[in-house]
Amino acid sequence: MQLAVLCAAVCLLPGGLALPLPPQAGGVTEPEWEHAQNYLKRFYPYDSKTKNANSLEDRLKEMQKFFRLPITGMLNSRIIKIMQKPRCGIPDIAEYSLFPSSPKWTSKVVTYRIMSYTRDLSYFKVNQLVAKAFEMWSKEISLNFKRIRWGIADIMIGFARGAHGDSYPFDGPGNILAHAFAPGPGLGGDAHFDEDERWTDGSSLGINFLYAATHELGHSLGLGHSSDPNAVMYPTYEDKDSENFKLSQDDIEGIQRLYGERRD
Ligand code: SRS
Ligand code: CA
Ligand code: ZN
Ligand code: ZN
Repeated sequence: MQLAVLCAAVCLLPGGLALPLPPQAGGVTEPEWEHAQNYLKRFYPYDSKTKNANSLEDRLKEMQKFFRLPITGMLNSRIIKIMQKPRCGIPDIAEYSLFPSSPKWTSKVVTYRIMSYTRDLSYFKVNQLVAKAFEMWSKEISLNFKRIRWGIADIMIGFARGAHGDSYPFDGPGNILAHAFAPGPGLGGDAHFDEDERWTDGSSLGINFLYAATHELGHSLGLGHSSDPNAVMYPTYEDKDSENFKLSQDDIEGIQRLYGERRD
């Protein structure tokens, strides 16, 4: 089963592949360097083509390739900024991605079930926002979503903290906010949200649940990440204005590539 992120496999990688610490004159501090290494381990654990484990330098090159930056394998303040303040200074290159072998749902109706809730929002709100997140996608494609309350749904949705029964334990407040599995049987399509985050409907401080749900459901439908900072499928979260939030053209092109345009 393919997890929507490239984060977990890294735990299995051998150590000792540290990036050369750049000279202080290069403007990269040691904490930034450490953060950069953790970021690369989580998001670029292996070569996207060969699927082999990579050195950190190669992972950095992968990241530079993804963001269309000069492929130097060296840290600099520009790439550090992308890692820390994700939407700053990134070239506006629209590009969605699909998972290898492009898994997708083949039935016209895909079912979902909300298995567990967060303490931060009412049941009503979570139900409403999940439905809204599905609508964001379904209005662009010829696929319908139906909520079921019992039994096994294609997409099982829930909140959990720490280890929660798959091989991808959550990591406490911050860092990874959620994850989802690409379409398929069993865990396929399922979306999990870290209960150690503070979830919000946009009316208070915290992580905008509608945004995160729309991102995760994009993975559940078969989308990988986009290098377009305006895309919902961009890999990092920024505070979102829930009122004005909508899919970008890049998200729409990506999802329509898989499922075609809605015709009714
Ligand atoms: S996923 N579905 N692609 C998860 C994605 C997510 O959680 N991305 C991280 C993120 O933006 N976290 C915000 C808080 C930490 C900020 C510090 C820098 N940083 C879902 C989301 C797009 C809705 C990515 C991330 C950003 C990150 C990290 C991860 C530091 C680890 C460590 C699997
Ligand atoms: Ca977390
Ligand atoms: Zn999980
Ligand atoms: Zn993601």
